[in-house]
Amino acid sequence: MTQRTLVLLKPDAVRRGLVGEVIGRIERKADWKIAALELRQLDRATLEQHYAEHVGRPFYEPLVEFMLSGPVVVMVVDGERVIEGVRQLAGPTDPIAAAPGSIRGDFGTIVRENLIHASDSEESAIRELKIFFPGLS
Ligand code: YYY
Ligand code: MG
Repeated sequence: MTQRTLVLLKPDAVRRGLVGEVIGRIERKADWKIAALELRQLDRATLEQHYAEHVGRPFYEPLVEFMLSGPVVVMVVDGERVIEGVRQLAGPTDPIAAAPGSIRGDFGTIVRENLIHASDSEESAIRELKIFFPGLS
């Protein structure tokens, strides 16, 4: 089942020089292909749309500030079961709970700075891809 997902490498991943490491893990999965990739400084309006489900939560405002704190890598990845697959590579939200071997488990410690975003369902992927790549067919 070929799918398309949105992946963000968050400002901590860019600042810490982990872009190559994380993209490498995605690239090495069989038959997955990067369909778009860009280093981009996000704005508040984009993040408000992206994180709409979290508005009002205590972590929301610090999360938005963190995501504005530097450029992110925005990318589109296509491939076999890629939505679930990138979530598996990333690991759970809390990097301390994430198993070693996962991106968050290998490189993260605090929840906010957990290196990577990946769409969590087909519905989320469609919604998020429209926000970040409105022109992509
Ligand atoms: O999808 P995922 O990124 O794994 O987690 P979400 O529950 O959607 O939260 C989005 C984002 O918010 C998370 O990656 C870090 C941040 N966050 C936080 O700073 N503190 C929390 N208690 C929960 C989430
Ligand atoms: Mg999420």
